[in-house]
Amino acid sequence: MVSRRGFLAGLAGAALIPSALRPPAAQASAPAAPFLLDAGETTLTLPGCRNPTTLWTYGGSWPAEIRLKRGEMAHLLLRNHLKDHTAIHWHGLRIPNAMDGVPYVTQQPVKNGEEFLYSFAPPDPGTFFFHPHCNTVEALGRGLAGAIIIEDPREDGLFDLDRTLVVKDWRVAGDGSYLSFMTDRGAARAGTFGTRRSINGATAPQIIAPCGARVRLRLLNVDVSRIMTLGAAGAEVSIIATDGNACPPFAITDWRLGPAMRVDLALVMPSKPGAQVEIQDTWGQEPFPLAHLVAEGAVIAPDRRPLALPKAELPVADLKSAETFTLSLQAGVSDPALDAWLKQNRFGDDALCRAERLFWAINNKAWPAMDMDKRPPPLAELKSGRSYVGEIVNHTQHPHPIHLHGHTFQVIASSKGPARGHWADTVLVAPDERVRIAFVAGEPGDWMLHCHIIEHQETGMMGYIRVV
Ligand SMILES: [Cu+2]
Repeated sequence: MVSRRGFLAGLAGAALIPSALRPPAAQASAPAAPFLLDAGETTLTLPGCRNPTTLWTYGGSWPAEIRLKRGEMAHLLLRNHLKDHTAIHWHGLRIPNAMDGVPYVTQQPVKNGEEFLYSFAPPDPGTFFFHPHCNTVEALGRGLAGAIIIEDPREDGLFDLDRTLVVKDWRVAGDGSYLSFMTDRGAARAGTFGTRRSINGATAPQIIAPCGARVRLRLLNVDVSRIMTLGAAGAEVSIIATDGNACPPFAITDWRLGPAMRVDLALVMPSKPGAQVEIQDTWGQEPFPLAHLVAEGAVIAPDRRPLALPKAELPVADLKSAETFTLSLQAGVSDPALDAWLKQNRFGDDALCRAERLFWAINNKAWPAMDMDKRPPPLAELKSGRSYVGEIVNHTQHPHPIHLHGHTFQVIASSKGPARGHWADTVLVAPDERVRIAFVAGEPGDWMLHCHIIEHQETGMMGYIRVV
């Protein structure tokens, strides 16, 4: 085992390599060099803007993308060049609690000039992302997020083309300057929406693909408030993974993609050169293009295998023995005891990590201050290795994408219709809907559970599940 000091000392030469996100070194004898994640500022001219906007990025480009191998230990070194403190949460990865990146809960914040080494072996293949977990409305608003792809040799050769599409809106004016990231009106309702849409920081990309090619598109919604419905024109497009986890393929038109949710899409390119395929968000009056694909060249020999991924290998809950707990999503806070508690504890020391307003709650508990000593009790206490069913009930007038850290669950029932039984780490719960999720409690620790409409998270709709 190499000490951290020795490990970091060994990086000096490697750091000369210009690529900001360097893959681990190949030598088997030395520990893999870490990916360098330099949180800092960079400029980018966003769609529809006259001037560049200053973004917060990992490694100076937007969006960052890291590719790791399933089951292989990886090291990722966060170096904070931002004036504010930060940390990295690895959304959807089932990794140890100490690596979960929640300031004051799983680690201390990483201040300006400091660094933090994340080390883990990602257990599941798929499409995930990473972002900070404090002052998140502003940090995500300025772009601090990246895609993390976990590759699995079982998927080798299934597709001819594999592309990532990161969808995010920006709250900027035409001159590139930021508008306020959040308004009370938005935070108390469906969210404060961006003014400029983007895919990979630009307008819908044009992707050239050989005629007949099997294409995989990894679509990530890293926006803080936008919910999309998906569609396509020019080819049959299916969803082959939800939140990174393989599923039996189903039509792209049958899905709503809330904040933090991901889908992997699969299609075969048309055989006629010049033919186009468009991936769309069909939520608005007019379909909004997310990607244009153009068929080119000679036809790749048809591959008759189904467009699907190998089955997800995740712990399946035993529903016969599972205990049930309830999570009530609520607007406002009505519990007098909690009101009293809030009055005492509302103002933590760290202005970046505390709520200024409270509009939302879970089980009558709001998350007002991320301070180790001032946390509300857990929403549920579970035993590691046991099966559980969580019943999430939305008592509000707005949809909420609810995310549980460190676990991948199955959505087994919905009051609005048949459940797909798909694997997820974030489930979109509609107004008045009652959803049941099933999972096996993972590693011991406090695992955050919150709405991923980030304004809802930061104005009360957050708590944690304790696994013992
Ligand atoms: Cu919400």
